[in-house]
Amino acid sequence: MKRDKILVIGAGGQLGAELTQGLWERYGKENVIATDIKGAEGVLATGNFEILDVLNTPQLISLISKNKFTQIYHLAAVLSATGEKNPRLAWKLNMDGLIEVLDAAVEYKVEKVYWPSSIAAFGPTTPKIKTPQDTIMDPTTIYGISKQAGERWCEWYFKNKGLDVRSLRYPGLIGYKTKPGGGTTDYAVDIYFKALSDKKFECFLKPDTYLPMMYMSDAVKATLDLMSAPSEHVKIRSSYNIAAMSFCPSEIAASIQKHIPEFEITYKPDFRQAIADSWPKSINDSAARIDWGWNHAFDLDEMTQEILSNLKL
Ligand code: AKB
Repeated sequence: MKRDKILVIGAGGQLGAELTQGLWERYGKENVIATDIKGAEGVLATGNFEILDVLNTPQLISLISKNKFTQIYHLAAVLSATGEKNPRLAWKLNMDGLIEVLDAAVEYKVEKVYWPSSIAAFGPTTPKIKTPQDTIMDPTTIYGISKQAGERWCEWYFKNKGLDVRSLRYPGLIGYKTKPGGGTTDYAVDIYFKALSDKKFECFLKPDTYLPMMYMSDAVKATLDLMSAPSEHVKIRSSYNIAAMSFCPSEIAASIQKHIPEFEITYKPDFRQAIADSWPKSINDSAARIDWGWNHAFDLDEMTQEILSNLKL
């Protein structure tokens, strides 16, 4: 049987670190090269790792031409809140980085490419409840605009260059193994760390701000399942809606209080409130469930239990 050889770009990020470990389990550690602009930290340092700036085209091409990669996971991006502070950087990394990877994948005959989109590709006039797969998309952040445009680039490469590119519109991803980096949904990660260390947390969103969210192990499973689905089952080549749960800050606080009764949450909304208000509250992911069998495992209380018990160890 032919072996897969896999490149992960942006492996040091919140999703990248856990996805790389999922890829090790599924394809063997020796068949995965993890890369990031900064050096390997924690468990990533135990596998194949190289420094890579995806915007450094000669460096990217040299790595891809030396290895016969069958799959590339391109995760390097500036997220929503950081992107609003540095829009030019967000656009450059999120757009040029993607196009460089898609071009290199065509040139070096990489079989499959994965690229993450986000609920940030939707906007204020998108239907907010059970947001459909195909609907109005009017993103207001540079991150969201780059995701919307990226989806179109992915579909264009599929249709015009025959590249097998696959994508998911992630909701807020919640894990405890790496600290988050610059997203609007990241309060739902920080809150667990602060609940354990300080027994209190100041939230930058209002108590009733509902957003679609997903536990990291479900996100990793969704990504690996999509990438191993037979090509003819992957009918959407822009990006699939996927969902697991929706909650607001007061609900995650209540879930934590079941384990830490003295935990207190206070609210001080900032510029991220407007970003959250422009996004869907829940997502209709029936296309992913029908086309390639997506199903989530974790709800809010199960996730809280899992994260708190792991962080306490
Ligand atoms: C962010 O908050 O920017 C990200 C996202 C929803 O894509 N977590």
